[in-house]
Amino acid sequence: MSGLFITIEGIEGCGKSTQIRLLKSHLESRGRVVEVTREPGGTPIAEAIRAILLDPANSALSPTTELLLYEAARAQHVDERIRPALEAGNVVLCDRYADSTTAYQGAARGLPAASVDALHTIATRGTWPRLTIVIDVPVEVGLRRAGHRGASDRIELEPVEFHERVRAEFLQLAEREPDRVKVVNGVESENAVAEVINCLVDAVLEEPNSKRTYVLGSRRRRKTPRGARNGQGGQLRERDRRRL
Ligand code: Z5A
Repeated sequence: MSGLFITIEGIEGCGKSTQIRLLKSHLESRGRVVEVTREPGGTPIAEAIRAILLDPANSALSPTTELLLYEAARAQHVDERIRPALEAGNVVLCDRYADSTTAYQGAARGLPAASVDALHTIATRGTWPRLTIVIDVPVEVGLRRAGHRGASDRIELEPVEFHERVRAEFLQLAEREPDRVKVVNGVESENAVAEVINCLVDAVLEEPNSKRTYVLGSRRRRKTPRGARNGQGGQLRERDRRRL
């Protein structure tokens, strides 16, 4: 594949959509064809799954069902939209991708990392971003920004501790995979954040094509079992094994 796959991650309200808009203009000014998409969603079928996932009325959705639905939406998105765009040589800018599942369903919900990784393998078919930008903001900042939009979706209604676990996992991802995952301070002004992101993206654009598309097999595995840092490792894994 000759395109460039970039994902933007972070807790809700961190400024992903804003930065994707700015990055799209930056890339277009450099003559690139840019396809902007999002997860869950990006195709009619995946958007239908999104509606189920985010509907606050679906409070009975089990963690395992939630995980499978995010991955099902991703599988459709990868096959129908992401891979064809990359094969056409375009830049794909995706608002959230598999790292969100690792952070939300894995770290925050406590589902086992090995199961989440196995589903990533199936859903992505090895289609992995060359660059992932994590826009980092404190949880209270993200929730305050998102709160200005009005009604909350099902995930936004989770308690603050849930969003803290998501944020911590994104930061850990950057430690585990420093070549792919870069953290940007999202508390700065929109333009200041955009400037840092443009530099990161420009550096990748200057690389040879062969470096650009990651496959899952090349990702570094986590060093410590998830949950261990919270002092809950054993309990979580035992409970989650039963869940799955
Ligand atoms: N989810 C999951 O659990 N598992 C998965 O695998 C995937 C997703 C893929 C999708 O929700 C939910 O699904 C998400 C995770 C979960 N839920 N949560 N939490 P979504 O797509 O509807 O929403 P979101 O991804 O969380 O993003 P968002 O809330 O729309 O926010 P954002 O795109 O990061 O932020 P924004 O819209 O660009 O900015 C928010 C506001 O802040 C806006 O008024 C901006 O003008 C302002 N803003 C932006 N940047 C700045 C700066 N730098 N300074 C000041 N103000 C700013």
